[in-house]
Amino acid sequence: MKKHPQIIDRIVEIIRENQTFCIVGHMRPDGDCIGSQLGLALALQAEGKRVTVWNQDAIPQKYKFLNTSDLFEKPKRGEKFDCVIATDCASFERLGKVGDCIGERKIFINIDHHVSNTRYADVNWISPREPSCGELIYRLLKVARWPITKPMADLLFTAVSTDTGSFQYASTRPGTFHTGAELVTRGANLAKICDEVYQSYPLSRAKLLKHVYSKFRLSPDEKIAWFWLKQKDFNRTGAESNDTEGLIDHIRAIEPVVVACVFEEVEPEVTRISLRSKNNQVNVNEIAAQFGGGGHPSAAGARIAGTPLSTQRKVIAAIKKALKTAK
Ligand SMILES: [Mn+2]
Repeated sequence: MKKHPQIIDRIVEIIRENQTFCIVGHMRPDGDCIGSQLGLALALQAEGKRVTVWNQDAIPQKYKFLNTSDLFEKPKRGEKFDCVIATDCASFERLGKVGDCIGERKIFINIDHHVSNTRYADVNWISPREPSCGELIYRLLKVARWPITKPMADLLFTAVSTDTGSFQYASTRPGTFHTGAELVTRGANLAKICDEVYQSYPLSRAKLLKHVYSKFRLSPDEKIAWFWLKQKDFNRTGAESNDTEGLIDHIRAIEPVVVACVFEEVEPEVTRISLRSKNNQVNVNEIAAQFGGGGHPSAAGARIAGTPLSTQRKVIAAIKKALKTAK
């Protein structure tokens, strides 16, 4: 096998030495987060460990088929663990309420692929070259020589597939296809996963998409596209905040658009922004960082306090500035 970073050996050693684990992920968990958490959890269980999986927010409907072993529990304050492992979570704050419940632990491990990761744990394995956290978990299992069963293959394949936009984003590397191929070899059900994740949207989301297409805005040079999702849009369509994943891709996919942005009203004066860039000289992680957020160079986000109009002005101005300095 190829040489691997020592940090993986260290993490395998810590896992071997400990017995009780809690695997935590970020707020509003996505396919990569859930796939990484549950994939690792099943591997640890198979090694005879006691494992619970905690998130602040529930699993989105389209990923519920992955939760076959029902390992998710509600976070409990003061529960003791030998080891807490965070997957796919760029900062301690992104754990949300779970962060308040994991103080009673001997050691804290952070496995992630966000370039903005703040290295908040005792042991931090951060690999921004990797397009998904799922691929890191896959490498960990390989190094440890823990068997990858069919349910684990389903979980890790979902993680890799969702964070690469089905192996389309520029972050996708040859190794990503090798990982995908091996996971399918080990029984990942490609047809089932793709049907559940990409072909099973609720009608409410289609209604939200109608709103997106009729209301999106373009900058005069057509390089920036954005839309707003207000509480009234959710009420009107019956959609939930969970249903918004991927909506941004519809405006990102317009030909002259370089940067796409979604403004989502969380509270009257709190806006969540999501940013996507199609030009590697426009780093949206840096734009998000100006507003206290982060992510990846081509996909990032932040939560911003202030009136909707001032938030929109500031964000669009920051995007314009970044576009100006890019080629
Ligand atoms: Mn991820």
